[in-house]
Amino acid sequence: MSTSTRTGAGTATKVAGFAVVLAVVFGGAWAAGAQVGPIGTTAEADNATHSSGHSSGDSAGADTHRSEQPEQAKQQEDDMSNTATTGSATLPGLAVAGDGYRLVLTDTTVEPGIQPVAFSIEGPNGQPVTEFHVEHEKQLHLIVVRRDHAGFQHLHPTLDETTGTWTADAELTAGNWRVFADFTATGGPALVLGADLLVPGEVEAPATAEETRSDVVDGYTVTVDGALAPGEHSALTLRVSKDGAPVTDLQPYLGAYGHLVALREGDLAYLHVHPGGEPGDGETQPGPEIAFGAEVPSTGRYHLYLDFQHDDVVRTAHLILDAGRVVSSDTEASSDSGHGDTDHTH
Ligand SMILES: [Cu+2]
Repeated sequence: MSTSTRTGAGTATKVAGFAVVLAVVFGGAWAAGAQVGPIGTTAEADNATHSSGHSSGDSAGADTHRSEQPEQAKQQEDDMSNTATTGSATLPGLAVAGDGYRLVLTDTTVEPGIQPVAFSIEGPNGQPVTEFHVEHEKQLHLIVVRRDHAGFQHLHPTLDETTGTWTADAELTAGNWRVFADFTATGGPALVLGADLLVPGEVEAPATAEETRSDVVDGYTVTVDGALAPGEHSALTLRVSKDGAPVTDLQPYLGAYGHLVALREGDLAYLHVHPGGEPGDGETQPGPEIAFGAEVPSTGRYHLYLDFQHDDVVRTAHLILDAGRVVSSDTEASSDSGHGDTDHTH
């Protein structure tokens, strides 16, 4: 593997692959892109994959999702430089550096397959950080997501404390990937830094995504109730069932019955989503419902990735919600406060 820290394109073949991928992936982004496809499992001990066919019975009807594609694409272009540290980078995950810390990928091009992704977090003194706070039972949470949402993994890399290098095996398919490190260095603020990772090869044209309120993964059905209202606290309730029966014995995973990562489509702004309770607090039940509170910064489409554990396996469901859009002619969803039981069927 190349040890170059910037382009990593050491051969003519790689250069050609780079050009092809960029062309295809950018095309997908403009086409309002994207998702559907296998989502990797997130359990380190479980290398099996599952595909999560979005059997979206949740047809969005005649709605045509007018969105801010030009603006989103512009943000994405800005962001693709991997150098933004200010401006729109006030949202977590948009910048590669912030508050003196920088995410440095060892290789910015990685071949497809199950591959080690290595990186370090450089501190204000320019040296790799080796001491981190534990959050949700881990010192650092690593999210790798394909920009067209055709792949997602939540990983927990291993730190070499002598060099400050983190490494995790990721399952990568050809495409443009975004890598997020979610961490708190000792003595520093909580940060989410993002960097781009290229996996060369031919990329299939992504299917057009619709709002998706139900996903099936490994026989588990996950649905979401609630609405995202820009700039407001929005309550979301996720429900897990299997074979038609509610799952009432979810297992705690990293201190919660579910972990939710929300990414804004287009620029992949990373949102913190807070669980509504925790195992052992005397109130929070182990399913079938998992409550979250989210606040999205704008209208637009948001991809929600729920990690949940049952029968000792962590699985990931992928749901898609549109924030603040008009649902139909007689209902103004944009005025919803989003507290749970609004009817959003079409
Ligand atoms: Cu994590």
